[in-house]
Amino acid sequence: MNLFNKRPPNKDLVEIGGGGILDRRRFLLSGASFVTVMAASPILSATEAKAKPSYPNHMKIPGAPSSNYGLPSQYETAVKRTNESFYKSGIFTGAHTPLDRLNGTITPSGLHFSIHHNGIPDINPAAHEFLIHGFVNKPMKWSIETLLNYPIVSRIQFLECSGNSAANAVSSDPVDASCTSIHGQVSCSEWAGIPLKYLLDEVGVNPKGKWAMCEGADAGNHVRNVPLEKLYDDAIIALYQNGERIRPDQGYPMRLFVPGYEGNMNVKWLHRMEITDQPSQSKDEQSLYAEFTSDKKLNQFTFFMEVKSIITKPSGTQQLPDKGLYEIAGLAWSGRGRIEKVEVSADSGKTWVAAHLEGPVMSKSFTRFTIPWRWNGQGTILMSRATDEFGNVQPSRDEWKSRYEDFTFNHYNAINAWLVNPDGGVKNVYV
Ligand SMILES: Nc1nc2c(c(=O)[nH]1)N[C@H]1C(S)=C(S)[C@@H](COP(=O)(O)O)O[C@H]1N2
Ligand SMILES: [Mo]
Repeated sequence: MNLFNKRPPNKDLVEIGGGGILDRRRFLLSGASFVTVMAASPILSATEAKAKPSYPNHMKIPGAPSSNYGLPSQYETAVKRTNESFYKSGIFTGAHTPLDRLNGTITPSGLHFSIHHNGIPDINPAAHEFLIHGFVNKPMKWSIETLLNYPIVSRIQFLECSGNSAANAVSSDPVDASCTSIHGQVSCSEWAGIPLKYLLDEVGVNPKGKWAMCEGADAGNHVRNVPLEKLYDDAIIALYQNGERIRPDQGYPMRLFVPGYEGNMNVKWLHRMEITDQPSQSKDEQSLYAEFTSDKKLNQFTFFMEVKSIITKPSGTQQLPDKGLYEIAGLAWSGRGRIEKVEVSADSGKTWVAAHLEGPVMSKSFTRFTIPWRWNGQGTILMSRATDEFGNVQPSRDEWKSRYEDFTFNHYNAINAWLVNPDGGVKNVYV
């Protein structure tokens, strides 16, 4: 896979961090060098520049009218999700976002990753009802039609499966796989829906109520317990994703969206919330979503997806065509809040330089980072290390592993590393 163009060297670029990492400010300020640097095509000779342009057929005959619902170009079919099956199961399946084929921070809805424990149910919104009961003064049921009349808020936020990047947590040898395959269980959308506090205020939560047991209407019996504090804080009943009604994969006709919390708490196809005084010990709480720590304890109710970053370009299985100038780019996010900084190393971790963050930097959202790098053609390792606004920093893999039993894989957020071989091949590696 060759996604890179060879670019001419430029004398205005100043090496600042070793390993060929270059000064971002010079890169941006020098207009002339910017153009030269970015131009992937050859500069034309005077005669070539004067030659008559040719007019292809699509400039001579009318094009097609628009369809009712647009699709990507027929030339972009390589940009697709990869289907995965978990635990060798035909029913516990999902699809990964092709992070290494996208740009910007919004994941197109059709490419949002998806995990479902027993397939995607086909739910007619006209028949769907949402119930809140338990420790409340006034149990209530809503139809989708009534919910659509409530005031709606929207926010751009990421969603990550707690098992994202699990291969790097449990495999003793780094798997030779792509960024999509290893890290593609994370996406970012604009989610719009009803703040849960409106509905909770309507039913009137009894002072004994501390938790909500949230159940999906799929055949997976998916149940997670969410603390009421979170529901009163920033949780929503998501009805829209990127402007349109959420997709069946994402929980149509409605899902719980709890910003920054592990993916599985964002119950899809939500149909019932029971307010309780303590969390129920559902199968999901006890088995899938509890982590064994190195001191032989079981951590339950570990909600936050911690600060993390991944270089998406260059990344695993890609091929650098030749030494020369590249832009290193990637994504960073934190379930606690905003990204404060992302540092990049292009010399196997010896030196680190702050990358440029593309704004706006939003809380619990994807932040894209970039930094220019001149590859000298020798083998090296590229790494990124994110820090969030509360000073949380990504741990090394060894540090992360020391906290858990060897087979634990949830909440893996260690610093990721890509090996660049002298032949330009990029591979997953541990440092
Ligand atoms: N009802 C229900 N909700 C569910 C699941 C499920 O199988 N059933 N999967 C969970 C898991 S494990 C994750 S990571 C997220 C994934 O959300 P997405 O498919 O919209 O990306 O949904 C969660 N919500
Ligand atoms: Mo998940």
